[in-house]
Amino acid sequence: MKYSSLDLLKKGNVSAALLSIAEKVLAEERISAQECEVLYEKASLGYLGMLANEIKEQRHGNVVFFNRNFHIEPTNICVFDCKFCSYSRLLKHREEGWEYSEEQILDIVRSYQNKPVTEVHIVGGVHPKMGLQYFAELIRKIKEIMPNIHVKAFTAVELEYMCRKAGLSFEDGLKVLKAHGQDSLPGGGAEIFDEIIREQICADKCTAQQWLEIHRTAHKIGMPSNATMLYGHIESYAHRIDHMERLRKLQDETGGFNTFIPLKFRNKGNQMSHIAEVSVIEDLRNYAVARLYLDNFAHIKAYWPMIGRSTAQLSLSYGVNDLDGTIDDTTKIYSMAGSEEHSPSLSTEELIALISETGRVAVERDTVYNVIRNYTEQPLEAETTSNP
Ligand code: V47
Ligand code: SF4
Repeated sequence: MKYSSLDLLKKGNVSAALLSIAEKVLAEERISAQECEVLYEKASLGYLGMLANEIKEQRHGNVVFFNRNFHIEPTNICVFDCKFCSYSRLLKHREEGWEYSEEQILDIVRSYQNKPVTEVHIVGGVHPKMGLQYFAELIRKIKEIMPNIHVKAFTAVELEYMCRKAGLSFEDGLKVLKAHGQDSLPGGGAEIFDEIIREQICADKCTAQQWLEIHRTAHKIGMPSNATMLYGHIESYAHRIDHMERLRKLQDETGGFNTFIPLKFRNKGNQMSHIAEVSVIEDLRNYAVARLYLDNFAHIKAYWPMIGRSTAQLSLSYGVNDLDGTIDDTTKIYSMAGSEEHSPSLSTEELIALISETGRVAVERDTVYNVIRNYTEQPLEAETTSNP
C-alpha cells in the first residue's frame, strides 16, 4: 500500500496544528506568519523535510540546478562597517585590503573568454572612488570581451551608495547600468530587514526599505534579482519570518525574484565572533521553512561555499533545488568568515558528481533558469571544452 505524506504524518505523533499546516501546504494554500512561527518552533526535522521535499519535487521533480560562473570582487575596501563582515577593510585601513585596477579586472574576464561560463557575479566592498560611471564603463568593457556573458552585479547596498553619490534616483541609476550591459542584481545586503536588528549589525548601510525599493525598481525596468537572508546570529524566528514576509509581498507585486538564498552567519574574524554558529540541523530546518513559506519563489538556493559540500548535499532533501555555481575560487567572502571551503571551487564534473551522489539529476541553467543542459541525458564525457 502506498502512503501519502499526509497519511504518514497522521500515523506519526504530529500535533493538530502541524497537521493542519501540512494539509494547507499540500493543497498549495499559502501559510500565514503565525503558522510559519509554529513550523520554526514546533516542527521536527523529519516533518519539515518530508513536506519541503514534496513541494520541491512537485515543482522541480528530481532536478537540481547549478550554473557555471565566476566572481569578480573589485575591492574589499568598504565605507561601511557591518559587524558580521570578515571580508571588508575600512577605508582607513586600506593598506590591508585589495583594490583591482580596471585592467586587472578585465584580465580576469579575458581568462574566462574561452571557457563555457555563462555568468559573472560582481560584488565587493563599497569604495568611494568606484562610482556608477566607473562601473557602467567597466560592464561595457566586460561585454566587449564576452558579449554573451550574463552580468549579475552589485548588491542594493552598493547601488544605493552609487546612486546617491551620482545624484541619481534608483531608477535612473539602474537604467544607466542596464544600458551599459548589466543584466541582473544579486541578492546580497538584505541581511535581516527588521530595523532594530539592522541597527545592531549593519547600522550605517542602506535601510531595509531602500533594499526593497531598489529591487522593486530593478524588476520594474526588467532586471530580475535574487534575495538573501543572513540568519543564525542575534535574530529571532519572528525576525526571519518578517524578512521573508516582506520578500513574499514584493514577489507578489513584481514577480522579479529568481531565487531565495538563506546565508548562514559564519563567525570567524568579525566583530560578532563571540556568537556561536547555528547547527546543521538548524540550517536544514531553515531551508525547509523557506521552501514552505515562500510559495511564490520558484527556487531556493544553497550556496555551497558557505555551508560546505556535505550540508549542500543534505539541503537537497530539505527544499533546496539549486546549488549556485562552479565559482572557480573567485570569491573570498566565505573563506574569510570561517567556511570550511577554503578554496571554493568545484569543476563542473565535481558539482555534477556531488548532485548525482544524492540520486538527483544535475541540470545546468543560466542565471534566469533557462535549461542549458541535462547531464543525465547528455553526460559530461561528450564535452570537449575545458572546465569550469
Ligand atoms: O550581504 C557577509 C553575507 C552577503 C558574512 O545573489 C556573510 O546569487 C555569513 O549575497 N557570514 C554577500 N554571511 C553574498 C551574497 C550572495 C552570495 C552568493 C550568491 C548570491 C546571489 C549572493 O554575504 C552579504 C552578507 O549577507 N555575509 N559576511 C558572514 N560572516
Ligand atoms: Fe561592506 Fe558589504 Fe562587508 Fe557590509 S557586508 S562591510 S557593506 S563589504
